[in-house]
Order: sequence, then C-alpha cells, then structure tokens
Amino acid sequence: MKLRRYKGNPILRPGKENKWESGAVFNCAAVYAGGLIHLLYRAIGEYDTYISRFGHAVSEDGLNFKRFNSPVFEPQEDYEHFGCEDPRITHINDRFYITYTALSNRAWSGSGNRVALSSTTDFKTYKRHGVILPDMENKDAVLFPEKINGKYVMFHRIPPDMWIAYSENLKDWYGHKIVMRPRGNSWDCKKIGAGAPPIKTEKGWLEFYHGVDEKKAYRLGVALFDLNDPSKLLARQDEPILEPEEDYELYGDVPNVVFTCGAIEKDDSFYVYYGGGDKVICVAISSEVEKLD
Ligand code: BMA
Repeated sequence: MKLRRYKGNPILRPGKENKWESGAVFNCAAVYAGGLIHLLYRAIGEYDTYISRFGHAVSEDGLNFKRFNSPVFEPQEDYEHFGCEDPRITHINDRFYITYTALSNRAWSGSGNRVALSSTTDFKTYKRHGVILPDMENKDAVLFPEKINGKYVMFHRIPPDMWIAYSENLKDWYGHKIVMRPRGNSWDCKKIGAGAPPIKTEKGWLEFYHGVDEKKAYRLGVALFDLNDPSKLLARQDEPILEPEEDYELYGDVPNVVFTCGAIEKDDSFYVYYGGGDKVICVAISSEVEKLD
C-alpha cells in the first residue's frame, strides 16, 4: 500500500484569526459518523508555553473542512497541565471516546506523558475519565472500535515498542504485552507508535502507525493484526506508506514529520489524516481516485 497525497494539501493551516490556533494545527483524530467527517485537531497558540488544546472541524467530503472559532477541549486538570496532545477518536455505542496524551507538570522531563481518556456525544461537551494507564511514560494509545472476546482492547506505546492491553470498563487495563517492535536498519528502527485506531477489514485489523529513524524522521507504515487475537501481528509492510517529501512535511515547526492520529474508510478508500511538520493538517488516500485531481 502507498498513500497518495490530496493535491489540495494542507487542508487546514494555523488559523491566524484565532489566537489559540494561530501557531500550529496538526495531528488530528478523525471519525466518520452520521454522514460527516469530524476532526479533533491539536492546536498551538503561543509558542512560549507550547500548550496544546483541541479544535473541531467537520466536512461532508473529507477534504473541505469547516472549523469553529473556539477550542472544544483545553487543559483543565493537573495531569494535563501542560497540554492535551495527539487525540484519537473511537466510536463505541453512540459515544466518541478520545484517547490523548496528557502532559503533566513533569512535561519534557522524559516521563511527563500519560494516556488520558475523555468522551463526548456531540463534540461540544466532554466527560473526563482521567489517566487510564499506569503512572509511567506512555502515549500513542488507540482504542479498538468493538470488544473482542468480551473485552475492550487498546494499543499503546511504552517507548520504543507498541503494546496491547485489555479492559472490562475502559478504565482499568491489564494484560500489557508488546505486539510490535522497531525494526533494525529500517525507517522504523528507533521507535514506533500506533497512529489511527485500528480499522476492521476482512483480512484483519489494519493499523496505520508511525515509525522514527535515527535522524528523527517520522514516516507512516501499515500492519495487520489478527481479528480474534489482535496481539498477533499477521503482516507488516516493509516500505513506508508515506514519508516526508513535500515542503509542508520537510519544513515546519519540527522538520521531516508525517504523523497520523486518525483515518476513515470512505468510497472504498482509506483517508489518512496527518500532521505535516507539526504545523499543518493534510490528508493522503489509499487508492487512485480521479476526482481528487
Ligand atoms: C511525537 C509526538 C507528536 C509529534 C512528533 C514529531 O513524539 O509528540 O505529537 O508530531 O513527536 O514532533
């Protein structure tokens, strides 16, 4: 699989008219529900604090998005004092669950990231469920969209590997186990992390993930996990599906970055939303679709 960039990229740039998103908008969650594609995106206003919050944007075609003037989710609790980052949305039983990276007071100490959970039904009001994983450095958590063998399932990332965990109530997680590791001498040799929440396909759970190399370049890859036992890796593509090539990926606030937190299935294609250079929001698509030209 190779992704093809939408020619209208970036689809969202920093919103100069709104201070809270005037610095950067990137790394967005995506969900397709009720005929609309919703993005929850990470937004930076002032660079002196570099605190992230989430904005909301909606679209009917997945390419042209309408955004709103106010952020919908901002740091409020101690555990997210320095920011709410990299949201991922999973739609379960009429509720949208959002896993995100909560940056505590220990931010930038090397162990300040925790995985937190919130949920919403309307993208306007949010319920906080708190920090949901053990008190150690962790991020890149994605919830599966359905229970498997009676349990909720999640991938998460204790550096440098991707892990799986199970839960009965979405709050207490157990059975932590490594499911995928970085590969030596490869574009994903340094660390890896889940990107979009897994998508169910006939062949298995499709996982779009990111990999980091020795030079800190971020690329996107794809892997397939067993439908009944998602701890079992079935296949992993050798080549990345997307790597920094365009100016908006090579140069940004952080150079050489494509980073996904969400993908949707539409018209027999996968639309993978990603941040370019930690600065703008883009989309790349899994198949040749003429109308995108
Ligand atoms: C990761 C995350 C992402 C970011 C990436 C590249 O560790 O913090 O939010 O896009 O680094 O800077």
